[in-house]
This record gives sequence, structure tokens and C-alpha cells, in this order.
Amino acid sequence: MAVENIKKYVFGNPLNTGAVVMEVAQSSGNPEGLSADQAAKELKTELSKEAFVYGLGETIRGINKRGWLYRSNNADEPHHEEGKNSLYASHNFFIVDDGNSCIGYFIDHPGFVEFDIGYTDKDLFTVRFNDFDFDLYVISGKEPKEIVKNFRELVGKSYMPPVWAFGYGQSRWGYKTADDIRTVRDRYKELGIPLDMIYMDIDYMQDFKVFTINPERFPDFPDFVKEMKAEGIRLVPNVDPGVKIEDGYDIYEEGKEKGYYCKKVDGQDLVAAVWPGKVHFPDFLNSDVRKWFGDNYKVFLDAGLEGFWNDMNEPAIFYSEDHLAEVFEHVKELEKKELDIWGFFEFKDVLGSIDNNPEDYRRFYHDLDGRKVRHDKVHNLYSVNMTRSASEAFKRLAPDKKILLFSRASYTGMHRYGGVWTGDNMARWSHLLLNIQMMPALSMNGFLFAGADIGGFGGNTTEDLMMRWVEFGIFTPLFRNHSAIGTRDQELYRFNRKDDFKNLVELRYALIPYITSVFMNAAEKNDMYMKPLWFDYRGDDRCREVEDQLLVGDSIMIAPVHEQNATGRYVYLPEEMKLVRFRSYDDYDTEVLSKGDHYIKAELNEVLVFIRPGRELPLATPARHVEDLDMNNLKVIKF
Ligand code: MIG
Repeated sequence: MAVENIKKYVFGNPLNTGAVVMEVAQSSGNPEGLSADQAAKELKTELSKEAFVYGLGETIRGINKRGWLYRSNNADEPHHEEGKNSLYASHNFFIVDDGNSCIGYFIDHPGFVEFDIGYTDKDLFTVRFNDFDFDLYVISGKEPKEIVKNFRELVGKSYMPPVWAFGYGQSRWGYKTADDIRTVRDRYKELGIPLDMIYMDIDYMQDFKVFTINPERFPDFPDFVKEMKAEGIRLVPNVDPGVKIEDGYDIYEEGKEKGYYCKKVDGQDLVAAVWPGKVHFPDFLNSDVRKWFGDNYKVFLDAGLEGFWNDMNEPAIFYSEDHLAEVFEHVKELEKKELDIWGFFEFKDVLGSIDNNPEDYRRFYHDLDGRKVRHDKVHNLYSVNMTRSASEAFKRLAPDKKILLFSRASYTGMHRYGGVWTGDNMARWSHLLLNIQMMPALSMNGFLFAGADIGGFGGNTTEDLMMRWVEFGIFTPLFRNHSAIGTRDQELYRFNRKDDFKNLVELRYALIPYITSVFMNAAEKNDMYMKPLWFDYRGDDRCREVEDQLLVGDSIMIAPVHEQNATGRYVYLPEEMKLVRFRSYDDYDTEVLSKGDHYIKAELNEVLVFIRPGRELPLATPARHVEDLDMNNLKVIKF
């Protein structure tokens, strides 16, 4: 690649985040389009009236990010509302595009960064830092797609999962025993709904201890893994970073003895609490610790497991021992006073400050292979290095195998080690739309293997929301139905219209040859898996404002229905296309539609796919498992 397309500017004394894999010589002078103010710790650029901003990966709000304040500060944030500023991930790459010219920026900084994109002043884009130490990459290209490609060269190739990971996965927090999991398997099998994975949430562990399996709930675990695999189902457990403090627990003791946990300023190991109760956090930013933690996956690999999801790695902190002591002190003081209304608010604030407290993230330190760094300064790298630890271990321990791996939190660079799921969304129509809008930004940032909790994690889903969400989910690389304990059951067999769900999941399996070829191409050529319309139809201004239709690869456009009770929707066609209205892989009607606006019917069980001129959509005959698909015997719908 022509390195002339990328310029690097260094501000202050940046840490190496590991995001960038290419050597770029340092430029001097002012970065194009930006002014830097060291004293104010700001970068600024003007936004013309026409300017759109694309990128920032996993964030709230729409495809065009203009008009809001986003913060890179990985957060355990289950409320994915418009008013929030941070979610689980920090992906500091974006493109400013006024329709004629465009430019990309990647701000490589592991700590807090604030992106004020026309929030304070609609014509100004200000980037603010706590520490003005970062590498700024200015990436040029004649169109956004080219900028994306150049950026992706800079940060390296995306993670490639095993092909079975493109199948359908059923998950739920609350499958407690092997029999619970067998029931899920059997119900899907009875109905003939394809299924490749069942996810195991924290309930499988012994007292929530990482790398353990509860022997009562899962006796003869390796046999169980075999039994499931013989039925074509892979088990995929959840892995949390915190190590339970418990004498006699080998992992805890080994980490303690070797000094592998994050330490406070006085050198004591930080005590935090998460699911296991009190834990220490492994210092993943240290290479010895990464190797040690990673080697522990061996028990799971030996048991025959081939996939994992790394959770809670912002890291989420329910409380720290130190802060909790402060809270109790404060509460005791308040108890002595008679609480007036302000005292009452103070009391509520104190109690509300317990989990994920910002002060706690300043309480511990990392040993970056010899350099001591306070956690908040490198906060967004914790998940990257947890996932890297697993990924590197798999290369050592199972070099011939592809392992499924995705994480909740992330920062740029982690896309080389694994994928992401977008965390604890809710069973809301607006979160289906959010899923649609996030996907292209994740693609831009190299997180190709991505998806949301289909049906919604929190709250009670409804049959129609689940169906519409599955209709979009069949196009996302990670296709997983997941929900929280205590919410309405949402395995597809819980609903009335079982045949419709079966048809939709079968359609996904029919699409797998197309989906995997788009995915592999995107991974190899540093392209996007899903794109906003504008990226392929630059010049058609109408496409700029289309926020709920996406291009999947180069052959098709999708227009998911994301509103309740809708039996159709408006679709904008940037050129003549062939509509395929699928009810199942072999039951569909087609119609050629002209460029322009159309109201298109889509009953609850119907999926709208549009084939672009001169392109074709291959379809396999569905099978119950990805590995049984006949990828060589495809039917093709052409336009
Ligand atoms: O504090 O493991 O995002 O997918 O089901 C909640 C239980 C911990 C959060 C994850 C979610 C998972 C849940 N975990």
C-alpha cells in the first residue's frame, strides 16, 4: 500500500497500544484539516454544512455521528440509550466527508477521548483528551471505502472465525445443567430448526471461578462436549477475567505467587468484586500474564471446546473493597445526621456510586513489561489484551484449529484476535435499529465478526420483535439469540410461529455461501462486510440520509423492517434492483424495481433483499448444521 495515504503525527509521549501494525514515518507540522491546542488538550476541525461523520465503531446513535458527544471509555453499560456517551468499546477511527472530499482520522490513544461532533457547536468537531499523548493518523483516499481500506492496512487483518461459527447459536444466561442444554438441543432438533452452537453462560462454573466447571451440574464434562458435538452442536462457554480470591484454588494461588494481578499504588493486589465475589484482576497488559492466563484455556481445549466469549472485560467492577469501605463510612456519617432532602440525595448518590466507579479505575496499576501505568490511562486496552492472551494461546495450544472467539469490550487492534458482540442491549425496537446502524461502523473499524444479542438481552421480548430481529440477524456474521436470566424465555421454540422461525433460520443457512464469501473477501482485502448505501453510491445525495438500509457485500442491499406492527416499509433504491421477498429459501417472489422511493410490503415473516444489476445471490440448500451444507451445489438468483 502507498504509505503516502497515511500520515502520522505524534503528540506528547504516547504509549504503544498495539493497534497499528505498519511502520509510518512521523510527519511534522500541522495535520491536515485539524488544529491542535496542547494547552486545552484539544484537536479541532470545522464541519461544513454538508459534512457527515462516519465511524467510531460500537457507539450509540445513527450511521452519521454528527450532533452528539461520544466518549471512548469502555463501559459496562446496559442502557444503550440515545443519551449515553460510551458503550463497551472504543474505536477511534472516523471519516469526515462533505460529499466531495473526505478524510479519515485514527486517534491511537488507550485512555479517555471525547468526540464532540457538532454537539457544543454544530459546525465544530472537537476531540478532547485527559492526556495529550497520542499518535494521530491522517488517512486520505478519494472515497470513504478507500480510506477504510488504508486504515485497515494500518491496523492489520481482521480475525477469521471457523466456518461453523456462521451458524445459528442459542444462548441464555440461566442454562444451569447439562440437561438444560440437552433440552435446548432436543427442542431445536424436534422442530428441525438449524443450530450449530449452544452458549454456556456463567452458570456452568464452580462458584463463578474462571476455568472451572461445576462437576454436579456438568458431570463428565468432556463426554458431554463429545455427545453434543456428535449431534453437531458446539458448546461455547463464557470466560470472565476476575480470578476469585480463594485459598486452594490453583489459578488464584499461582497468579498470586507470581505477582500477576493488578496492583494498587502501595503494591497490594487490588481487591474488586464481580460474580465470584472478591477477585483480583490479571494484569493482561503484561506479556507473562497473558501467556499464563492463556495457557489456562488448555483445560477447555482438552475437553474438546472450540469457542469462547470473553465477558466483563471493560473490566466491570461491582465494587472495590476500598471504595466500599468509603461508602460505609459515608453512610454512617449520614445516618448520624438527620437527612434533609439534600442529605437524602447525597445518600442516594453515595449508594449509586458503588459499581464501575471512575475512582476505582484510578486505583490500580499495570506492569507494561517493566513500565508502571495507572489503569485509567490504558483502560481501553484491558479487553484487547485479555482477548489477545486467548488468541495467542490458541496458536500455541491448538495451532491447527480455528477457534471461535469474541469479546464484549474492545479497542482497535483487538479485531485481529477476535470478534465482538455488542453487549447487554434490550428487547426494544430501537435496539434493533441500533444494531442495524452499528454494523457498518464496526465493519469500518475491522470488527467484521460482530453481532448483537438477537431478540434483546434485557427486558421481555415479543414474538414479532424476535422475528424482525432474526430477519436482520440472518445477515450478521455473529447470529446469536441471547437473553438475561429472569426475562421471558426466547428460544425460537417458545413462540407460536415456529415454522416461520424455522424458515428464517434455514434462509440464513442458505445464505451462508454468500455471507462467508463476503466475509472472507472483506477480511482479506480490508473491505467492509456491511456498508452504508453512501459508500457505494457516492454522488447520490439521497443515500447520505438512508440510516436503515445496508449493503451486504457488493451484490445485495437489505432493508430490514424495524418497527412494530409494520407490514411493509419505505425503501430507497439508488438504482434499479431486483427485489427478492423471501418467506423461506425456496418460497419467494421477485420483482424488478426502478431507482427511487418505494413502499414495499413485508409481512411479519418476509425478508426484503435487493439484488444489484449484474449481480447474483447464491443459495445453498439448508442443512441442520453448517458443516452439512453442500457449498458446491448452489441455486442462483440473478439480476
Ligand atoms: O453481569 O454472564 O453481557 O451477556 O449473560 C452480567 C452473565 C454478566 C454480562 C454479559 C451477558 C451475560 C451476563 N454477563
